[in-house]
Amino acid sequence: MILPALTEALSPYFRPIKYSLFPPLGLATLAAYLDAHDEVTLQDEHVEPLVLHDEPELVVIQVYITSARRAYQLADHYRRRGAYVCLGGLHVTSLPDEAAAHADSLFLGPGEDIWPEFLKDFRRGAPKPLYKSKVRSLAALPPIRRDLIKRRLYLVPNSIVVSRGCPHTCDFCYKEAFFEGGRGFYTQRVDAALAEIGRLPGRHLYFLDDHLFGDVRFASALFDGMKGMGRVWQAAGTVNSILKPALLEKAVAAGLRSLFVGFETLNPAALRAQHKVQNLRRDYNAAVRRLHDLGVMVNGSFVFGIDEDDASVFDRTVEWAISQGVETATFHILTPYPGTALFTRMEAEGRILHRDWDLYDTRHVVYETRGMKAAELEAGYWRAYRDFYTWGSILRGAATKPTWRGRIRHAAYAAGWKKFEPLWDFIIRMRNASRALPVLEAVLGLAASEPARPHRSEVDQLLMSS
Ligand code: B12
Ligand code: SF4
Repeated sequence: MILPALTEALSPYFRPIKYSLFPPLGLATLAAYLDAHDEVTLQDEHVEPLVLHDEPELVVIQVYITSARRAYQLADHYRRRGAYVCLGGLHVTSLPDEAAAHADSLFLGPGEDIWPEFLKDFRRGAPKPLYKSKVRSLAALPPIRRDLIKRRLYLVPNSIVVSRGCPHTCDFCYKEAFFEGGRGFYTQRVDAALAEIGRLPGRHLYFLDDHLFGDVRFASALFDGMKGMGRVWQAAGTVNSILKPALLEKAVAAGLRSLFVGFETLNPAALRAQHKVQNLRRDYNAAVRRLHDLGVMVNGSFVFGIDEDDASVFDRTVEWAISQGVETATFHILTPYPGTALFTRMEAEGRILHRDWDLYDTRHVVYETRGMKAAELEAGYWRAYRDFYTWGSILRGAATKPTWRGRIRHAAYAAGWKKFEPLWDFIIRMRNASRALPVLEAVLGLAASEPARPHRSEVDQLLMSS
């Protein structure tokens, strides 16, 4: 089973830490359906050179858009060696005709129904060329084959997903295309999710669910069950789920210490254009404040280049994030992934510039822009990263925190990601990324012991009213 890497992750000169964060959870999930006597190896090209001179009977490759070219190369290589090659994942689901030339069997959508079906067919010598997922359920999910994961190669070996998909339908998201033909959002049973958490060693967890708070009943029961487990964890959630009462408090009591939040844009017209309606009329400042008051750090996600954006978007966004004390920010250039509503619209308008999937990495402009020139958009994107992560900005963001502990935590977390890249590179080369995990846990722990305090403006109001 192979997770191919995109070119950047293979650079002999420099390895960003983000490619050594998480193990290949999707493949380890599929491996769980194999029989006990099946011999299997799991190779992740992001963290190790692939062994390509072996002669497996069956090769499974997970294909993301940015690694599609590499995936097809590997598939062709193994087919020449006589292996039976299966391709699946997001990109294959979006463009099956493209992938078909490189595979013996193609898998569209999530694998939990079609993968065991294929295994049965394969064992009796009658595999089909195409499997299309229809039955969406995690009820019979066997325990993930975490024994196949080389834990020491990852900073965050304990990644976990307890749901699939998302209840929302934003135009630029992979989600609608991938889950077409069945349910687009469903969860594990709470007891099964808790059992999976219980199997993970150590303290730290990272939930990779698109929207962990998406099903309130499920999330509430999950957080109740996690209370007292002594975990510290990170996850992703939407602005409106943060603003709702009660659930966030439960998450924090269960160990939530940092949240990835899809703000995407501060411009309501741009939100409307992308059908990100759940963010409309939400008070972003209040969402950040609520998280900070509960001791949760914020990783804000932002998209540049929506037609409604002009060249002022970069400075405005960066300034807002710094002024709100957002600890880390992830910026993206709008990228129309095949299969999404955004891609369909842009293609109909003749605005897709090329199909070089390597460049669909959210760092390159791949469509004809409207509100600014492509060069301006790319330059602005890089400038936003630079400006957000200068020492001056980090310290300014940290200064918004009311206590010294909070300021130190902010500076340590933000600088940790972006200011020590040569150190990360060194750690990765030593093939021991997991060694840095206690540092991450310690910084997250600082967040834990941060007492909830009134925000500055509330302090000001109190002073004024007295
Ligand atoms: C974790 C993650 C990462 C991690 C690590 C990825 C990893 N180790 O797998 C890191 C940080 C490295 C990363 C990087 C990037 N990512 Co990313 N990432 C994710 C995230 C949040 C979770 C993936 C995950 O683990 N899912 C849980 C597992 C259980 O599901 P799964 O992997 O999809 O596997 C299931 C099915 O796909 C299927 N399946 C998969 N392969 C096969 C094969 C066969 C034969 C079969 C039968 C079934 C099958 O069965 C599995 C079980 O159901 C997703 C969002 C998402 N929800 O998928 C984005 C996502 C995959 N990333 C995305 C992108 C764009 C990127 C980047 C380009 C971003 C950037 N600007 O740098 C880079 C480059 C990725 C690359 N290497 O090419 C996009 C991909 C779009 C696309 N069409 O491919 C997503 C969907 C985010 C988004 N909303 O746009 N990413
Ligand atoms: S809220 Fe996030 S995961 Fe859900 S559809 Fe929108 S972009 Fe995708």
